[in-house]
Amino acid sequence: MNNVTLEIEGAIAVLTITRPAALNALNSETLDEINASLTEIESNADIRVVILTGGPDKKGNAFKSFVAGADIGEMSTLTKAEGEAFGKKGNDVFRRIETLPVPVICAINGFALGGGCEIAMSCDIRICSDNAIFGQPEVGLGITPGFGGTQRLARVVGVGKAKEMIYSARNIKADEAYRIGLVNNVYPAEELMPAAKKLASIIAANAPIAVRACKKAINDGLDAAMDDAIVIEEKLFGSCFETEDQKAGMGNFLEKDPEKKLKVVPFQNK
Ligand code: CO8
Repeated sequence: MNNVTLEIEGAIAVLTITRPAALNALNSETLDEINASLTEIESNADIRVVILTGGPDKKGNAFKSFVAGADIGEMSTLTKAEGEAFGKKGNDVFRRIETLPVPVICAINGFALGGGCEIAMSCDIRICSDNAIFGQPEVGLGITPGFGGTQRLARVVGVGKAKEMIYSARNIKADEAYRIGLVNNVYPAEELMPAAKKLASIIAANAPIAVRACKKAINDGLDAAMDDAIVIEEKLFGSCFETEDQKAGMGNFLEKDPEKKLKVVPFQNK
């Protein structure tokens, strides 16, 4: 792969978008490579959490850009049909990230503009470096956000703030992104990846089938009416009682020996 690296460290996969010549902008090849990486992640049952981040720019600055958008050069000559097809290509990949069985933490290390902000919003949890910049600059380029921005931004930060950001094409800094709920936390640049890995490790230590069921319950429930949503939860809750992890987790809690009771359960993913 030319523009993406996938490193697997135990239960954690780190997917890095690395297109230094274009500040990690998403061209078709990069979208295809992300898609192929998702297939690899899905086929590896040992992976419990994914971290998505951006590689350094061509000067080696690791905190210049997460993803500076979709590739403007590639988009500049598209026809209406090609534009729609390119939008679908990005949307299909981002929807796969959103519905990947395991949680995805996005570690945003610099610019997250246009398609960069959009791919971040398809992840479960977003954290960023203190120099990160977010925005949907599309209307300044004569287009709409086309990789889910008109839909996900309103769901993440609320309709009013999303409309302000999208209509004005104004970029916002990390502190404002935190204030409006676009990111969960802001870290000094060098602390971003350690923080992402620490959070990933905490999640990975929990019962993996239960974590996956939580992701599915939250995602599917958000798209349903409450009466249906709670049934989605009931079914997934019930399914956990067929797992060894549930027996180990509850058995451990009920253990009379206080030392064993406090012991961390090595969940088996079964
Ligand atoms: N596409 C292609 N190349 C890019 C992009 C991009 N999005 N962003 C940066 N680059 C390239 C630059 O052209 C430059 O290349 P070169 O060195 O060959 O001249 C290199 O990366 C470095 O960039 P700059 O010299 O511009 O770096 P600066 O530090 O001066 O500026 C910025 C950094 C502010 C991030 C600036 O590069 C910029 O404004 N980039 C564009 C940001 C943008 O508008 N992104 C949104 C694009 S639109 C989009 O994402 C729509 C998504 C939905 C698509 C749906 C399709 C139907």
